Amino acid sequence: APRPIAPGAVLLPGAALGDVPALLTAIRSVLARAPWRQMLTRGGFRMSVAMSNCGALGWVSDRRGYRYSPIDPDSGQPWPAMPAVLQDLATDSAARAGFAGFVPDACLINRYAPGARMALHQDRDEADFSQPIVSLSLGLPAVFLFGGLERSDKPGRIPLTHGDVLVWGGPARLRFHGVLPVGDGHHPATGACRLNLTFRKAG
Ligand code: MD3
Ligand code: FE
Repeated sequence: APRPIAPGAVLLPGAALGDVPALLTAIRSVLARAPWRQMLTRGGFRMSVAMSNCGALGWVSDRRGYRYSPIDPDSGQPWPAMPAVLQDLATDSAARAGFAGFVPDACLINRYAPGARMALHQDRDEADFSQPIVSLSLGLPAVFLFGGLERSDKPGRIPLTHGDVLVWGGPARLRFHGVLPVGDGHHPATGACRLNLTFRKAG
């Protein structure tokens, strides 16, 4: 059953469990054409999280900053199209959380090896903050941090496990959030890593 986490934020525990084989096949097909890479932050640090994208737009970071691009800078080619099984999961999950008609144009795929983390940040590179973000977690568990609208607000913690889907919109859309370092382990679906897919209407 959907679980409200905060105003505008809904956890759908295990919502993707029935689709895992098809989702993993779709993710592998994307990675065959847009392999994992660890991008540089604007400050020149390599991120601990490895990333890829599919859809019309992909999130990229380098010394010039963060932005969405229709071209994979590693291949010089457009990002792979978003597989229907991924887009449908995002659209259906958003609708279950109260955001009917969500059609993502960007899917960022994050891979957390043990020790990888994501520092507290806001997602503000998208054009329209009235559009929600849908996130899918697969593989190893992680502790998700969700703060407030100010960086200094003390974050709460939510454990995220294999198959969970989170929808963030409305008043939750600009909350600070992050991921604690992923612990060692092995998961039958992903091996020694956590995958997180975030679906956005970026353009
Ligand atoms: C709350 N990814 O890619 S997903 C990101 O687990 C990102 O890989 C994390 O933050 C991950 O930007 C968290 C959950 C999430 C995604 C976007 C949000 C939570 C959010 C946007 C606003 C508020
Ligand atoms: Fe984020």
